[in-house]
Amino acid sequence: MVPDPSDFLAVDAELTAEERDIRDAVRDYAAAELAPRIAEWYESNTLPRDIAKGLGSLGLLGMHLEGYGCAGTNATSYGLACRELEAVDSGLRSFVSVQGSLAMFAIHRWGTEEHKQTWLPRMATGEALGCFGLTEADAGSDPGSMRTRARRDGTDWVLDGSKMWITNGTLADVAVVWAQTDPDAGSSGIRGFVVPTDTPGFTANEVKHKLSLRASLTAELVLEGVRLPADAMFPEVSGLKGPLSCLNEARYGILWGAVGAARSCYEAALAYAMDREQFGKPIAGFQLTQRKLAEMVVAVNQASLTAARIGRLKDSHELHPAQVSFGKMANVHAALDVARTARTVLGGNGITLEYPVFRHMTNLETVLTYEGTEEMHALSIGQALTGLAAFR
Ligand code: TGC
Ligand code: FAD
Repeated sequence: MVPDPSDFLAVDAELTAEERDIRDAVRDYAAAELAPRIAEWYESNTLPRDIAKGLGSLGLLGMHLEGYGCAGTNATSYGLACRELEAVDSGLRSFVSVQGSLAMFAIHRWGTEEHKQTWLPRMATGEALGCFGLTEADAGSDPGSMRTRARRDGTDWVLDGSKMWITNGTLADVAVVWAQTDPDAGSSGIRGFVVPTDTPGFTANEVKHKLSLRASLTAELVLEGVRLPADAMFPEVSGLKGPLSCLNEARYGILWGAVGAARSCYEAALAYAMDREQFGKPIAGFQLTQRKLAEMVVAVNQASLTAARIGRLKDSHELHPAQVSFGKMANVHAALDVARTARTVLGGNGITLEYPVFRHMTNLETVLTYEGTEEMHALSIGQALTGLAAFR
């Protein structure tokens, strides 16, 4: 039998019936509700808050978390959902990553029972939104150099500082904020705080003029004397281990999502090449075009295999962070190559919003950078191979 062009190596044949059902439900929902509006959102640099309710009712928010109204699926199912959302746009997968893998995961893994009861059920339905503030203008790849400070005042905590590039920052009802604490506060090092965004002194300013990830809202968070009760702090984690544990979850979703963006670009190029005629025949009939199609289908399927394998490692609790770095680095790199190749197949039409390719291509420039740049992931793999840390 001739291989299926949209799953050439039949990678999805390895999925369970339940995983296939989840894949199909997300794919159908995204095609019906999100794909028709995505170009408009991208062009106007918006993402309506009300998409959260639909995503929540499908069980996609905090999807792989247990209890508190979360769906509690396995990791492979969560990856498939990321893949199908990012096949429409990286901004949609970002929305779900930040809500489920960063904000909700942080509260679920490190929060008190009260944090969990207060926030998780409402976040799972999309009624409440979260964001995750780690990066600062001068502390990106090196978050340990952050300047945001939490100091003690009586039993309260008072936060001062700012965070940059925070996805969903202007939409969020709750921000998970990472801050340095004073050694004399009895809790030195970086600590995580659950910050309701209506706390006096908290403001979120939208980052304008982005040329990438435009169907996603990005913000600067400003914290000026934000006073929080003692129990706003995650009690049991200090140091970078806290935020990095959350990043592992979101990076895992990204390595699946990149497969979706790549697949969408390759499928658009294949359909276009079959239809578009030059020199009296479809451009798909030229050897040079077929070479591009072959390279794209190889890249998409290799990325898909990588995601499937890493999904199974995560499901069996054997996944090492360096393997997540492998997947994020390999799959985002592959997706960018596919997007750039697909763009050439579409010729002039490839630069418009009428087709998804250029939108994916510009999105993937952000995806390459956030959640650890390609260089950081190369260094994490290098460290795992050699035992030598070359970050500094
Ligand atoms: P280092 O000394 O290596 O580690 C400090 C502590 O953290 C532990 N650790 C990890 N824990 C869990 N998962 C990981 N992947 C971990 N990597 C390290 C480590 O064991 C240690 O623990 P302990 O108990 O000994 O204290 O720290 P370092 O300062 O040398 O930095 C390491 C480095 C460079 C890998 C790390 O800083 C890094 O990953 N930098 C990149 C920053 C980043 O990815 N930022 C992302 C911000 S969030 C975002 O982009 C959201 S985009 C959202 C969207 O829209 O989808
Ligand atoms: P820098 O760290 O300044 O890096 C610049 C260049 O230097 C990169 O190529 C980098 O790889 C290289 N470099 C740095 N150090 C080394 C080294 N040791 N060796 C070799 N090369 C090095 N952050 C959040 O906390 N929450 C969010 O929700 C969030 N959402 C985002 C959304 C968007 C649209 C964007 C663009 C970013 C978002 N980020 C978020 C921030 C993102 O994680 C950072 O941009 C990223 O970690 C890189 O930091 P930086 O931009 O400061 O680049």
